Amino acid sequence: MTSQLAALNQWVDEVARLTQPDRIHWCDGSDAEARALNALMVERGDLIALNEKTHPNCFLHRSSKSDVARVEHLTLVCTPEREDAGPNNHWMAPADARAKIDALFAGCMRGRTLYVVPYCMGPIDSPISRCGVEITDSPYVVANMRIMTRMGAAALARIEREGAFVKGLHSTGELDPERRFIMHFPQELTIKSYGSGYGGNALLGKKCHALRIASHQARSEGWLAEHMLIVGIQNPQGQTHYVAAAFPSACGKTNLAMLIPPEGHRQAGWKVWTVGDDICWMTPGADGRLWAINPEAGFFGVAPGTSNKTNPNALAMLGHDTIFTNVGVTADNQPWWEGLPDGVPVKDWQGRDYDPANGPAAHPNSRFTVSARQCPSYSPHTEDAQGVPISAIVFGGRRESLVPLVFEARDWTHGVLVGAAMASETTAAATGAVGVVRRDPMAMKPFCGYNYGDYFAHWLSFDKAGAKLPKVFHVNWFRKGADGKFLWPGFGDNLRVLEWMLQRVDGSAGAEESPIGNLPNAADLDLAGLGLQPQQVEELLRVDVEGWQREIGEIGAYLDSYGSHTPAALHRERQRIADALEGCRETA
Ligand code: OXD
Ligand code: MN
Repeated sequence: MTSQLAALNQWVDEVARLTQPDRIHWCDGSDAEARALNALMVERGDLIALNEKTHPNCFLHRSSKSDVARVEHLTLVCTPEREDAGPNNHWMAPADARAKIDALFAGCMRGRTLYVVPYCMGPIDSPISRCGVEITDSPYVVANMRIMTRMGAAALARIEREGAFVKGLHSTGELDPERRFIMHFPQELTIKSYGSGYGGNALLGKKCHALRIASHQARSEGWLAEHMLIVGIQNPQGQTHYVAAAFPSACGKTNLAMLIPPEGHRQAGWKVWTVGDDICWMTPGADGRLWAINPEAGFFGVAPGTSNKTNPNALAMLGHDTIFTNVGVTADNQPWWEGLPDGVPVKDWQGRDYDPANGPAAHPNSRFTVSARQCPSYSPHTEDAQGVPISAIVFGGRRESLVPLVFEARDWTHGVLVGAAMASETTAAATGAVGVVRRDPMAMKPFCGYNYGDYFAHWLSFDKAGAKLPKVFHVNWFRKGADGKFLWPGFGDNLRVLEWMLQRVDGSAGAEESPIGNLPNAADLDLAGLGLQPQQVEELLRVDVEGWQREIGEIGAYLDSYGSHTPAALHRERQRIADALEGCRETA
């Protein structure tokens, strides 16, 4: 296929001169191309075909064992000034970065095929969508990009029409952790990634383009690129409200995006529609509301823990046309991971005979790549060119104590502070100490492509005349009682909390004001059938004034770490809460 677009052809030529591939293949995204690539990868051993009867057209990929996750310490934002990248990013001067990584790319595709992958992030006809082209030498990356984005001829046609696209250059190189970098050049709309084949490092449309580069673009163009799921909640009256929600990893984002209502709610007519599970681009509409698209077309989800109990919708979509990465397999060649109640693994994720002494059968970060259309709760509005209107934004974290089940921010400025103060306790899944509180504003710590202080200011800038902004809430599904057990059942029952939020949006539910925000009274939540003790509910909704005074002090120190970039309005808002907490203590 040839392109009329001179800039694209010229860039492909330049890259080919640098990397010296044996062949160049322009991807059209067709079924025939996908079949041929899969066959090639099976032949080369990059993919293993799974049980054709139980999992038609499903494949297993085993990655190099030192290449199983995003590498934040090797991920750089290369802006001309270090301060523009901010203390939240690793930084290198663009010229130094380019020299370093281009030396790695020199000749790296000898003996390989260079694939040109045009893609569109978002519905192909949406004005909110943006295009990119990834050049890669990995057919596994091509196969994943085909599921995760609108890839191929239609994207190329849009690029030819618009002339603008993000350039992403990727090579698996030698898969050597010592020769690995993921570099972003936001001023040039360019990404360069070398030495990894893992999703977040190699599928450049996802975190690199749709979050780091897009957040940068969004700042200058007046929109938001966020690490959020998008879910539609349909009430028994048939109205659907869309909610965008940001959580750090291991807080159940994919589960919330695909929630199954509790039995009573289901019978009453509640329905849940999945628009996205990871990334959300929001832009103000002519009506003043924020309208959102999911820039992705698939899910790149964590397999372990996914079961009929935790996420039946996810399990249902994984029965065909799915790529599994680093899971175990059963004797009859079905994919297997920890958390599945049935099946016995015979091979682990490295292809060794399964032996529990070697650790889990599936790598804890093993993944499935699957088209969003295969999800039973897939929303038909996912493809709407104008996006879906967002009624509520939810921030959340994993906190054993202190943070109540839910509270509502008083206004947008308070909501931005709530997002900026987001924090989560580390789990055993991550390296380092367990239970340590880490700040992760808007769940964007690894993904915000510029200085966090400037990012908070950008969020505040949406509050202008005529804006009809969503209400902002904070949730914590993970509060524990004195006995160390979770106080809240979570999963499908989280709909009860969303129900209260949406009643707040409609103005039909009550709330109690507190210094940290508005909380439901026990009677404002539908807790029917849960069997919670009144003390449990009281504990879930309690504001511990002294604990919050400590927290608000820590939030102050955190905001200070962005120096003069932190907007004064956030400091003022924080002070207002500190004063209100002090007032509470005095009157108590
Ligand atoms: C992801 C992540 O893979 O946030 O979505 O790490
Ligand atoms: Mn994510």
